[in-house]
Amino acid sequence: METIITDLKARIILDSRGDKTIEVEVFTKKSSGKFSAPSGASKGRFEAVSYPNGDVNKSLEEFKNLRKRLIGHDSLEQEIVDKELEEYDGTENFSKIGGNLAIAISIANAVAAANTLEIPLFRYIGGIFANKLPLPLGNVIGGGVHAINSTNFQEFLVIPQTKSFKEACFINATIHKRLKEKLKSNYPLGKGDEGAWCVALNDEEALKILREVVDEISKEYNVTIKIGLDIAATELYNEQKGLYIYRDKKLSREEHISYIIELAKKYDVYYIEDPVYEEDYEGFKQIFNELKDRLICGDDLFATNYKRIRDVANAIIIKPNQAGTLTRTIRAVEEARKRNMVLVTAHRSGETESNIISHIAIGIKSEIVKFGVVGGERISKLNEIIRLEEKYNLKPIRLFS
Ligand code: 2PG
Ligand code: MG
Repeated sequence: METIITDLKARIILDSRGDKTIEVEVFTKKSSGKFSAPSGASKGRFEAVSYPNGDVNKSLEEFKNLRKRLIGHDSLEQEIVDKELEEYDGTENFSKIGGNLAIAISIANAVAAANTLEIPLFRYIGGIFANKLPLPLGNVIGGGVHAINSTNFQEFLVIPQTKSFKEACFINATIHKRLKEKLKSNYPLGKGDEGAWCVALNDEEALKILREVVDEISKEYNVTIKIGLDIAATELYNEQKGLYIYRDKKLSREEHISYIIELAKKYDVYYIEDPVYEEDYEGFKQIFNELKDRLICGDDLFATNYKRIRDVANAIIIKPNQAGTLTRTIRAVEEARKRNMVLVTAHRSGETESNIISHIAIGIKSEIVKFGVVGGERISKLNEIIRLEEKYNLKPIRLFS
């Protein structure tokens, strides 16, 4: 059969931070597929472990055994391939083989299967109903652990509602450019890990400038553009002290929650990711109850793990490498759908040039993609959707008007 796995290869390649990551190629009788794993800087406690004891070479050692086990399997049987990975690993979080090896094999297998069948990956995953595009949510100011001398919050984001994905990407890029103009004369400017500007402003000052720029561009282009924040609050929280430690202040849990709610209302923030640390379901719920008309999104909280999803948010970050396999990713998607959550498929701060995540995002019918705005490893993902928009005449969903 043409879809049978005949060989697998693994190699170490560079990611956008200059760190080592794993790329896997899966070969079938007729074709092949590859995927390289991204990695996070603000990793959650509940996501798959990237490499055993942080050592990419240990994953490569394990790969030799996995290769032998996987040759001969049918690449179409994604669940069986993923089960092999789980069974060989034997841990909950892929700490034996490394979640990044697991996801590289799992997704490379899906790509190989799709290529063998000569179907684009997004259709292979999503079938005939994968016919809508997401909207791009992109970070234009970056801070937290993605930057130095910057804001406390990790990402200041924008998302326009447009009739085409391409137009939305260029609106985001225009906001990025305009911010540079506004900021550069008053503050030293740098770029964070994902290409967003980093600037030593406090969070409210940054939000205020972003609000001004977004209102300006909204008017000029006559489009609705919303603002978002990824607080990445786990990185701010000190468990021993029970406090959120900002660069300029310390807040109790209650003070932090009130502060986030206040900022969201004052600056009309539509999207808020990880407003509290990754174990605080109660805090999430409190914020969600106050801000029901916006999107409250769980990233580190849910960790793309179906077992962790609860009704304390109305949006979820989908990052396949948090899950470890495509099957586990889809399970999280199904669980989120049961709860009517908006899917936000996302890159990691350390990325490669791979654009496979763009197909996965469309295949699982994400409403939003969070892939950044500029930078080679970011635009490779956006540009792929621009190409698919043109080739298959797809349109973005209407999220707001
Ligand atoms: C996030 C991500 C991506 P990281 O928190 O949403 O922007 O960051 O990959 O560092 O976890
Ligand atoms: Mg996040």
